[in-house]
Amino acid sequence: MAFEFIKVNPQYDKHIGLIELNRPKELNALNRQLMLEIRDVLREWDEDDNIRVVILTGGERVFAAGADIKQMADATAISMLGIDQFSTWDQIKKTKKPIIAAVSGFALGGGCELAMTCDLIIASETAQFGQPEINIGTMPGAGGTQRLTRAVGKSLAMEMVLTGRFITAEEAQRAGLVVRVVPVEVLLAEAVKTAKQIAAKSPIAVRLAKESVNNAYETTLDEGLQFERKNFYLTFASEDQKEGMKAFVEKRAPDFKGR
Ligand code: DAK
Repeated sequence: MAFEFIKVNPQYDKHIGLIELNRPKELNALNRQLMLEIRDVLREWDEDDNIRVVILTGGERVFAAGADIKQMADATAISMLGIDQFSTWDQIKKTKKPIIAAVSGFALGGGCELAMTCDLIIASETAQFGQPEINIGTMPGAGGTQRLTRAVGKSLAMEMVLTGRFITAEEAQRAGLVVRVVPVEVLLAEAVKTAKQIAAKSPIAVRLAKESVNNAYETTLDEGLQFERKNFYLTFASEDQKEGMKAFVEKRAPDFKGR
């Protein structure tokens, strides 16, 4: 597949695919085509057994300064309703493989929402997160009021959404939005390190575990526990579970096949 606004490498490392946003002059502003390109590559990679983990990054300077304001400026409610914008965001959400966001520089508006739609965020020391839509007369529209609130709590989310204040990587980590903050030069290497750890596990167990953690946001505790239990049982239908436990008993490293 050829893309205009993203660079992709399905074999960035063993079992690791890399998507890099590539609109540097516009600070990786997320126009519709860019989002469709992300959707298409994720769809394809989700069916590709060679890829077990995806890393999404904007490079070292900026993650994404939000949806493309110039493209959005003249939209009407009805024109936006007519464009199937949510299929992209929905695709990211329903991707079975884990997606790690490696964020450096600005992650604003849709950029912050894009990072939060991924499964975990690793940030560089220069990362800044914000939902500044309020400054341009609108509000978050792709999960900013929901995922941010769940990640950092009501007070901080409310302040960010109502004032447009950006938070630093360090503050984002303290608040629970990002898992780790690292120097910018090693951001991608750190993301790869985490991706490799995940890629070495059973892809089936990873998929079911990811699904179960994400389900914690969608359900009551009791329903979530039931869901978790069923996914736990399901891992016992895999060869990987047999291999994992056998390898433990035999004191050797497991060789997971994704079966
Ligand atoms: N859109 C379009 N162009 C952008 C942009 C954006 N979000 N952000 C920056 N640019 C462009 C600038 O216009 C400028 O272009 P030229 O003037 O050179 O042609 C170039 O990138 C460099 O930007 P600056 O000159 O402004 O650079 P600075 O370093 O001075 O400032 C900044 C960086 C990030 C602080 C500033 O650019 C800025 O405030 N940008 C806007 C941030 C923002 O408000 N973001 C939120 C946008 S609204 C939805 C899905 C998503 C969304 C909504 C709905 N659905 C599925 C329904 C999301 C909405 C948003 O994200």
